[in-house]
Amino acid sequence: MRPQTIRAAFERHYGLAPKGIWSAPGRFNLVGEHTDYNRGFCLPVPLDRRTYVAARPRRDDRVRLTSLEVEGDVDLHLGEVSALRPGGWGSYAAGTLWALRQAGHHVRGVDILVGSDLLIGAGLSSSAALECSVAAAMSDLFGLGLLADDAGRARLAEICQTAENVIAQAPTGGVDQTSALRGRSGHALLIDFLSGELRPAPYRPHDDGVEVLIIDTATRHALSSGHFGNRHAECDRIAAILGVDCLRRIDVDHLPAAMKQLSDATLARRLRHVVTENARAVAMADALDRGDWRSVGAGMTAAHASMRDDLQVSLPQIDLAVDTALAAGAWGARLVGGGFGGCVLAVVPIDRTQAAAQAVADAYARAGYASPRGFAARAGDPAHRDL
Ligand code: GAF
Repeated sequence: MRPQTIRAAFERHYGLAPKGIWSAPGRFNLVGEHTDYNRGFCLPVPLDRRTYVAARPRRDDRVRLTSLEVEGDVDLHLGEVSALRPGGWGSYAAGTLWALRQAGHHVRGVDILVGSDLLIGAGLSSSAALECSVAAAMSDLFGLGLLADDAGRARLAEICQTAENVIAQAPTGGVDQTSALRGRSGHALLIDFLSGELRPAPYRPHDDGVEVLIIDTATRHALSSGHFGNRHAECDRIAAILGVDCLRRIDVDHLPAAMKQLSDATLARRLRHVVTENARAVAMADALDRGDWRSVGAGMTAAHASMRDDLQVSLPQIDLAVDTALAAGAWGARLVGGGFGGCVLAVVPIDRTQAAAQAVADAYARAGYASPRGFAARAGDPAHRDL
């Protein structure tokens, strides 16, 4: 997708030129799933695929939204935005305007056209890319200046998360918005959701002779569906039973004792996922610093087992892609994102990339699943103005 395409589409749709084009990346999380809302660690990389927004401010409070990919134009007044209103994809965009206002920023109505080369609902953070591209546009259009430095971007990330939690009603944490707005080009970002610290780690798989593949399994999820919220609620219940304000307070040394305190075996497994996932995220950031992709891969495979067995958010299609990639020579593979569908991330020696992708395609054909599609996971840039 090219910014010029979005500009031309805006002019065709609204009959006027936009004031500018802004974009924000999707992300792939090397590890650290379902840890953000437990104030743990995550290790996302901004993806080189983005969502673009062409926008033009209005004199009134009307908000008009249209998308090149998704049906259902939106036309409402800013004052009408509320939980699940306008609903669908419009909630993420209009919700961001609403959340900016809630945070005390002066924003008015706007005409917006959205275009994206991100897969939607595939665990690559399409929702946050939409929120963050809208937020970037609003910051510039209404003179908020929040893109200028990391502190402003942190404020925008919180605002976008509020839009997702309150207006789209998806009880997510903040990893996706933090990556889209505060990620560093060419780096993974170790995010500590307890201290707020960010630590960039170099993302250079080719230096170590590996490719990171994203395999789209063609299964899809919605974070506002009950499954995601159910895991979040379970974690809150565990924290209440253990008497801690967040699960980050439990580390690997205290895990066995904490698990014994939980009479419910399912809750004990959920806790084990979160605690071990935090440890994996820190260890994998260290491995990236050393350029040690064998360790990164091993951490990913362990993370997948934890997502499959302890958090229980995988699907048979996803497990098949992971197992097949590993059998075909991948150094590591796992489900990426919130789960219940989406993409698999695999670390594969460059000379085995084609063979691994083909092996997964063959296995899917034998199982009667829709054909998976693979592409290289390249690092992109955080949210910015394009034109
Ligand atoms: C989704 C959510 F939006 C994130 O906040 C995070 O919890 C992730 O799933 C799982 O790690 O992307």
